[in-house]
Amino acid sequence: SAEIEQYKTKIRQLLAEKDACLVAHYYTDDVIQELADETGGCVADSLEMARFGARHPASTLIVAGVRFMGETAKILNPEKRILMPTLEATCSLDIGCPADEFSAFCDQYPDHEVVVYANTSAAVKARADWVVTSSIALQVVEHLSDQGKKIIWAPDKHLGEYVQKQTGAEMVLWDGSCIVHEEFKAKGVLDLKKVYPDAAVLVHPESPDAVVQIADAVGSTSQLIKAAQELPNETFIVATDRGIFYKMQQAAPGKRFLEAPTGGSGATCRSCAHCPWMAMNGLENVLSALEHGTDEISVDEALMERARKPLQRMLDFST
Ligand code: CIZ
Ligand code: SF4
Repeated sequence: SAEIEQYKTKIRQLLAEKDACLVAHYYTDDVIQELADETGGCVADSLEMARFGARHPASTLIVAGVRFMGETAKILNPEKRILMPTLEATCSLDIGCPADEFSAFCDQYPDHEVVVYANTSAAVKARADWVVTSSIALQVVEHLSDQGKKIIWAPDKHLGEYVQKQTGAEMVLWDGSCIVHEEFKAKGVLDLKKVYPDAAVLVHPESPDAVVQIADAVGSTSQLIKAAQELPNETFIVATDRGIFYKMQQAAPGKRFLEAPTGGSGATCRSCAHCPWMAMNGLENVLSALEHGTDEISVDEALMERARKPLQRMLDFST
């Protein structure tokens, strides 16, 4: 619409004027992903967002996603100004893993290596030996397990269970979950498969084990997009945030993507297949961040120093 175009025009202008770049996650709304693509920014998973932000020369990054992604950008680029459309965009995994409780949990297992998912606060990362995203969790844990290390895993218990089954590593798991992925139901997926018998099932491992069990491909967002491209199927049932359909359709044009069924329905389901925090990113608040410099990420210096080590270890491991 004309209004959307007006916003986009203003944002494009300001990005150039303010030496800024828009970095968006796959789960944000289509209009944000489109804008990031059109303005030479990037649309990616959290690992790629971090890598892109670190190598891009812009002095300001607008991170459209959730708060831990902005914090990660700041920790890796302390000299850059990191703005978010809204600092209120958080994550149930982050909320469910307060740093003080997590630190006390770690103290119970002093001989364990501490591996935390990227979806955590800077303070939790600062307590960790490793940060991982779902695209490299298996490789890192395998690497540690091969060295005979025992592992503390936090915060997502479903991803932890998946990693543990795949690698056979000795792991203790923090009890956290993603409110979006936790809702996918194996029975619903199987019922939908009866209607579309040729459909392949793509599952993000933040989903419950019963859903992972019936998947044709399990992986991070980038890995699922690749699977949609590479598998011969024409139809896919997708158990992850539906924001991913934007890039899946680009990657595999002509294919059909269906949302995996969730437990709730209609008005009773507030987060079915779309993260309510990702949905807080819109053109209006992207514009106001650029205009007014609002919602800037700041992280305590000492905390940044400590959180950078396990993050950098992840980036070094994966390149
Ligand atoms: O569920 C999330 O927030 C994901 C998949 C983040 C990421 O690593 O891209
Ligand atoms: Fe967190 Fe889940 Fe939202 Fe990702 S989709 S940001 S894991 S609540």
